[in-house]
Amino acid sequence: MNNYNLFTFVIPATSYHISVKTGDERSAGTDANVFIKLFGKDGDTGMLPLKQAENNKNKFERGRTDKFIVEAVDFGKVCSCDSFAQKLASNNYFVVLL
Ligand SMILES: [Ca+2]
Repeated sequence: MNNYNLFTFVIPATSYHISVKTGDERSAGTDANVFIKLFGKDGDTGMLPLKQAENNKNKFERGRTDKFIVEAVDFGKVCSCDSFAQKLASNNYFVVLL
């Protein structure tokens, strides 16, 4: 008989439905990798990649709204968010988070 106690911690996760509107200005779109970070009263999600849009194959194009579902730790009500686009040459991604 061993004296090890194995604990499994289950951190509750949830799905966040995210809509990202790309600005309708010249050169507003991007093909860069875009990440989002959501902040709640109990913490944040860390950087989450927005990989596959539900409604558009070519995401983050000028004037379009892309919808994503991302899984992350449940930290309560979302208070704010930040987005990050990996820098590409001559790229001025302009985004409005909905
Ligand atoms: Ca694109």
